[in-house]
Amino acid sequence: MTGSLFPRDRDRAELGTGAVHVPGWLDFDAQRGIVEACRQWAIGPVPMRAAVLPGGHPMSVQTVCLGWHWQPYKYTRTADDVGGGRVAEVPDWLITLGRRALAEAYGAPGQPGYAPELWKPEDYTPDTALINYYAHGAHMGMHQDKDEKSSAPVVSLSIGDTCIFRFGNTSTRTKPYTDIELGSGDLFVFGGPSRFAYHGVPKTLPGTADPDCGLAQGRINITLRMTGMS
Ligand code: MD3
Ligand code: FE
Repeated sequence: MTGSLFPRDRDRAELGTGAVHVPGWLDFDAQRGIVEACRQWAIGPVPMRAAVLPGGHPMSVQTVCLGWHWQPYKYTRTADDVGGGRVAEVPDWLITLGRRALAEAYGAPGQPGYAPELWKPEDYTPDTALINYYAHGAHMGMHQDKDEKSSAPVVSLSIGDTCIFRFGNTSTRTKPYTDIELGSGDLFVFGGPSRFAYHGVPKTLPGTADPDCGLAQGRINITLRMTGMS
């Protein structure tokens, strides 16, 4: 028998300078631990919610924040659209995981191929994490992440159902773009000239996650960010 219901061994790929996809980076133990942490963060101190866009429509994706609270389109210390409390801090283990992610994507001092011009792992201290939950049918339109005052890379971790991720260009929300699948355990780092590219999630593919990931339904995406705020 070859192949499996839940394929894991796809190849690493660079979609653009500074945009590095590492499939299956997190093992199942790590995925389950992160899912459990997300379950707690989703409860509080500030509960997960669908953020409301300026036109008045709630997003189909639900989000809970760590560090700084995000709502379209700003970061604030208090969650003024969700009761006004302070969100939980970014735990040290998640900051460490972010540094390991950068080392994986861009290399580290002493390694062949190290790309310090993209960002140095030791200089990566994400002060914010956004945890997005995609129930069946949720999606995210093409957008740029430009509410941060820092151009530090964004580290993205996916757990649960596979999604179609659309990676575009820096000047328009339309073509040219590349569609790829992001599966459970995948790492994606967006830095350098890719940091302000348009991107989105047209759809998720229900039932595609290996149950060993710890999430029975839907998709979680965690993005680590440096806001450049103080
Ligand atoms: C490319 N989240 O939270 S993660 C977001 O899967 C967001 O939930 C998507 O877009 C998700 O803003 C995509 C991948 C991602 C994150 C940040 C980026 C891609 C990016 C920043 C610049 C370019
Ligand atoms: Fe984004």
